[in-house]
This record gives sequence, structure tokens and C-alpha cells, in this order.
Amino acid sequence: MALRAASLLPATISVHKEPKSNASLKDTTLFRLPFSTHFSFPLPLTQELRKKEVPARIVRAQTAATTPAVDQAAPQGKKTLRKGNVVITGASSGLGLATAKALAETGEWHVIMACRNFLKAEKAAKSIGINKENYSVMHLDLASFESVRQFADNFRRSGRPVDALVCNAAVYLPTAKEPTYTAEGFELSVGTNHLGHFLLARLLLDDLKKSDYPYKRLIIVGSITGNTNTLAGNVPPKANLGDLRGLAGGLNGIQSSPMIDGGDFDGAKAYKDSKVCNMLTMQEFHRRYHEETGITFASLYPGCIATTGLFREHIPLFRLLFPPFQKYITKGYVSEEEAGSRLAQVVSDSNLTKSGVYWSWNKDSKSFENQLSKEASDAEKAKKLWEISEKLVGLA
Ligand code: NDP
Ligand code: PMR
Repeated sequence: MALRAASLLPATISVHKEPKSNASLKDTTLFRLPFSTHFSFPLPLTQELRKKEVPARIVRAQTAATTPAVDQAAPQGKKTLRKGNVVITGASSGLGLATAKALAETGEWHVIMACRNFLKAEKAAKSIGINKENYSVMHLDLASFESVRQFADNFRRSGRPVDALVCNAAVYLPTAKEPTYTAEGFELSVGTNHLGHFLLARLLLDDLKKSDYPYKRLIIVGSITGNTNTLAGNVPPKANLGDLRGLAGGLNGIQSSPMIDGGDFDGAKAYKDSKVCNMLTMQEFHRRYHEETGITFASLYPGCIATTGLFREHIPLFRLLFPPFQKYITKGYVSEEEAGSRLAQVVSDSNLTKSGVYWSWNKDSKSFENQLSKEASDAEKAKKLWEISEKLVGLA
């Protein structure tokens, strides 16, 4: 795949003109292996208050959670002095796990690791040294709407407020010859990365609204590869949602194409399309709900974390060459730890409260508001995507 893309490169890539204002800060020129972190977490907590936090619990999808965690009844506008509660999907590896660690380590967050593989998540949290007081694992399979609904119910029954939701989990199936499908029959990449998260975010929105935490945030992880205003986004196959006819038809490969634009199945494109959906969804949430709720909606490109499990389905040669290629050639590489602290920053840094933003980091590891591609910032497409998606997930 790497070789195929490399050989295609000179002939097929036409890089769009970059905006003048922050041309030196674009995704494509961001990184020089930065390892320092430059962020502060708000809301210092006293040891005493921390002691009041319930111990870490394990909650399965099938069983209701038990202990009510925190008193939610603080009056509006009053600053609460409690830990924040952040739900992170796909926290069993890679970026999600590193973010869970970064937030848990502050002692100011309780991380709910929302994962499809319960034991893997539990082992991962232990092996990375997250203090058991600072996390719980709850079962969530984004490839099943039933599981997403059960997760939301179980979470609510746990009595724990939600102050931040991070839609991080994803699958990437670049070598698949044929599409595979979610429980409800949607192509797996878009079904998991977009539709599962869309349903989850919609279901937890009311809970987020109720949070009395000083900052409430809904973060959806995006990527450079869905943005065709960058070099990385111009590596074929390029993201393109077209007129959404495949999505409107149900992405089921029977009456409709398994691809959003109605074309032939391509696993790498399906992933990139799903990332465009993630970035459009974040903006549509912002337009519909930011003013009314005060929730900050944001997306980000955390850098190229070339060593994560995301590339597990890729050919071995790709997995061997991709990290050095990103480290030494594109200089886009970031470690899982650095990427985790970037996402943690978007969750909790008091400087990053602006809503509707797609964050990136420059070579000095400083965050900046990046520009999305034309398609990934198309408000009409975002609205259409929202309306079709809410029908597909059973909300309209
Ligand atoms: P990983 O494969 O390490 O992490 C993905 C996580 O998603 C895993 O925990 C995985 O669970 C989980 N997951 C997959 N399917 C489901 C499902 N059906 N239900 C619940 N959880 C699921 O990859 P990354 O850490 O790299 O990816 C995290 C995010 O970062 C993704 O949104 C990706 O698009 C984004 N990203 C990654 C970049 C990179 O360079 N790696 C660059 C830009 C963005 P399990 O452990 O059980 O497999
Ligand atoms: Mg890319 C500055 C250039 C840059 C950056 C930051 C990335 C990030 N990539 C860049 C350039 C290139 N890539 C070039 C020039 C090539 C052709 C040789 C290239 C190829 C390539 C492949 C085959 N790149 C890839 C793949 C993948 O399979 C990865 C992918 O698309 O996953 C969806 C990928 C990525 N490159 C990145 C990043 C961040 C990824 C993967 C993850 C993602 O977007 O989620």
C-alpha cells in the first residue's frame, strides 16, 4: 500500500492552495518529534475532595452500574469542586489509552474507558499504570446500536455525571477486498467510526447538558487524511462523500453501495470518509447546540501516531516502513504519549474552550486552530449528513 501510494504520488497528487494566514503551521509541516507538553489542567482539587470520589468500578453492558458517584445537584453557574468525568471510546489502546493515562494522572479526572474488549481494556489500564481510583471500564461496541444504547443506559444508571465525551475509537481496513458490516448492516468503518459515535453523542448530549462542571466538552477525533487541503489528504484514495447517495441508501451493499458516495468498496477510502463525517458532525453539533448548551464541540488531528493498532490490518511491509517514513521523511510522527497529551489538552485545557474548532499542533507542539478542507467544512453537507445519520441510527 505504501509502495503503491508512493508510486502514484507524483502523477496523482495535486495539493490545494493553503491559506496564507497560517501556511507555516499547516498539518503537513507540523512536527519535529516534539516530546514536551505545554498544558495546564484547570480545577485543582484538594486531597480531601479526591478522597470523596468513589473507587474505580467495572461495569458491563449487560449489568447495571451500581454506586451513584457524585451529587449532580449543584446549582447552575456554581463552580463544582469535584473530579471531572470523561468518557473515552476505544481507550484500550493507542491514542485513547494514552489520553486516559494523561487525564487520570492529573488526579482531576475519572476516566470511563468505553471499550468493546473489556479484559483488554482492564489489562491495558493496569499495564500502563493508571491508578484504579481514576478509571472504570464499561462495555461499548460501536459496531452495534444496541450496545451503544445499552452503554448510554448503563452509564446513566451509574449515577455518574458526564462532563466530557471523547469519540476516539476507530477501525481502518485498508486491505479488505470486500466490505464487512456492523450488527445493523452498515459498512463497518463508517458504521463504527461515524454512525456508532453519532448515536452515542446524541444519546449522551442531554447528560452532558446537565453537567455542572465548569467546562463541558464533546470531542470527536478527526484526521489530516480526511482533509484534501493537505498533502496527506491527497494520497489516493482521497476522501469524498459525493452527494451521500450510498449513505442515504443504507450503506448495506445490497440495495445500495457500501460507500458513502455510492462508489465501489475501498476500505482506505471508507476510513477517510468516516473521518470527514467525524469533522462535519462536530461542526453541526456546534451549530445546533453550542449557544444553547455552552458545550464546547471540537475535533483535532493529534499527529501521525504511526505505531498504534490502527494499522493492524495493513500489510507487514507497511507496518515496518510507516513509522520511519513518518519520523524521518514527513516529520509528521508523534509518540502515543505526545498524542495523548494533545487530546487531553483538548479535553481539559482552560485555553481551549473555543467551540467548532479543529485543533492541530505546530512543530513546537503548540496548539492552533487549523483549517478544514472544503468538503470537511461544507455546512450544507454537514446538515445533510446529520439528517441522514439520525434516520439510520433510529433517532428520526
Ligand atoms: P488504535 O487501533 O490503537 O485504537 C482504536 C481503538 O478503537 C481501540 O481501542 C479499539 O478497540 C477501538 N475500537 C475499534 N472498534 C471498536 C468498536 N466497534 N467499539 C468500540 N471500540 C472500538 O488506533 P489509534 O489510537 O491510532 O486511533 C484512535 C483515533 O485516532 C481514531 O479515531 C483514529 O482515526 C485517530 N487518528 C489516528 C492517527 C494515527 O496516526 N494513528 C492519526 C489521526 C487520527 P480494540 O482495542 O478492542 O481493538
Ligand atoms: Mg501519509 C506530511 C505528509 C504526511 C503526513 C502528515 C501523513 C500522515 N502522511 C503524509 C504523507 C504521505 N503519506 C505521503 C507523501 C505518502 C505517499 C508515500 C503517504 C502514504 C500513506 C499511506 C499509504 N500515508 C498513510 C497511508 C496509510 O495507510 C495511512 C492512512 O491513510 O490511514 C488512513 C496514512 C497516514 N498518513 C498520515 C497519517 C496520520 C496517516 C494515518 C492515520 C489517519 O489518518 O488516521
